[in-house]
Amino acid sequence: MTGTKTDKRTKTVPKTQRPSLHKVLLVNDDYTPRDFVVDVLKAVFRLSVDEAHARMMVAHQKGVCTIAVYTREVAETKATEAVALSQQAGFPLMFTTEPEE
Ligand code: TYC
Repeated sequence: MTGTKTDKRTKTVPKTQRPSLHKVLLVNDDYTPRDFVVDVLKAVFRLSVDEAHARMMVAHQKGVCTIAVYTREVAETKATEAVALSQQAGFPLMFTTEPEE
């Protein structure tokens, strides 16, 4: 046998793009009742009453609390839904989103 066989097949390196994740943040204010915050967290983010209460207290005491992490579109939809519920009820409760590091 002569020569060396070289494998000319090219390897395809898959470039898997992970969707960028975004946090939903709950922002404290002086007007929204605590029970209403808990209700919104349960309804929109599917938190248990205990978890919702704990997150509400963190926002109340520290000014802000991360509620959940989703793909950007889901995070924005949930934040918009939560703010809409609050506005409908006449409260200034605010949720924001930001990219996760
Ligand atoms: N600070 C509000 C109050 O004392 C309750 C509250 C908690 C509002 C968390 C918003 O993100 C919030 N009634």
